[in-house]
Amino acid sequence: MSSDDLNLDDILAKGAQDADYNGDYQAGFAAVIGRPNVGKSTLMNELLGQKLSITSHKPQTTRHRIHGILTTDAYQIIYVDTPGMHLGGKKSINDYMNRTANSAFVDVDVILFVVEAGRWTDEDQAVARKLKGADAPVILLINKVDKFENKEALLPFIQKVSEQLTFDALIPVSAYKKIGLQAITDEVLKRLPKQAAIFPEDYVTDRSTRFLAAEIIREKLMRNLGNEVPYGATVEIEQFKFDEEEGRWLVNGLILVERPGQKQIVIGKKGELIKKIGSEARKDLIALLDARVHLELWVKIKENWSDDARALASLGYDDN
Ligand SMILES: Nc1nc2c(ncn2[C@@H]2O[C@H](COP(=O)(O)OP(=O)(O)O)[C@@H](O)[C@H]2O)c(=O)[nH]1
Ligand SMILES: [Mg+2]
Repeated sequence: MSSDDLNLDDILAKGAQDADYNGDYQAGFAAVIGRPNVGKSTLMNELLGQKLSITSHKPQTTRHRIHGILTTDAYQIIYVDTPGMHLGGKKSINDYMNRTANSAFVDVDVILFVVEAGRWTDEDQAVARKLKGADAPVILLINKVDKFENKEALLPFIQKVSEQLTFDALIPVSAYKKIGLQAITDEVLKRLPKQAAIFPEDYVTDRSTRFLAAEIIREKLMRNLGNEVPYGATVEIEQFKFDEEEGRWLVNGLILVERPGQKQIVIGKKGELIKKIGSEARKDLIALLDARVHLELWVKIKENWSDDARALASLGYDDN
């Protein structure tokens, strides 16, 4: 999953488009930080106007760091979506996700700390504590304000959060209702350095299409499964190529689970669930690749992959 991804160091070394630098252009990184399930990925997708990062109502849907790049004539904002920082969960995969989240706010220009309107938990508290040591300015985004009809009702919550951390700006937002998105861009731009674009202008992410394809399949898995399987499942792309003759993409996805019972659940009665997952994933893959797609999914048992450092690395959980 990682070998064919773009290498940020290579891109930075090339100096991007320094020659064209006009003196006013702004570019930099904005890390999206917070506990699981506050809406970080949904928000990033809305800011980009494009679905890059997978989302679901289950915590820990995002496992990898992913850059979403927004380029205009005046600026390039590179949003860094991260797995939610979480407590509990003692497996190697939990370590991996927390390490990924922790490393994401080093070397960024702005931190967007996302919390959920009306809900402040121990995990938010833990993130707030971490942010005290951060160098970059923190903008607090209170997401899901659509849940509150009356803005006044939010005041006690804002008061409480203000006592827990210091932040540079506070913006009530709703990814669902697209409230506050322009304010986020404005506040980020106030803090973004003047420099040339970091990525070429046609790049929307630092991840390969193959990686995005695996993530799409994993999203459909997360969304279709009950609570017993999602955390024990991952996806590996075995074949990803364009068939010139047929004029379509051939994608083979291998779904790895940890136990025979989980395999049965993913397949479903008479194969119905895996069929549903496949047809939902295919739809998104067609949108991603802008072409016809032939998708085949297999399920295999790989015991203990989520707590085995070597297995994790071979499955692409090695990028921080
Ligand atoms: N009501 C409401 N729900 C939202 C909003 N943004 C995200 N969600 C939901 O919150 C859940 C978690 O979203 P996700 O983006 O995966 O959260 P993440 O774990 O922080 O990346 C999903 O079910 C989203 O649909 C919002 O603005 N309002
Ligand atoms: Mg996420």
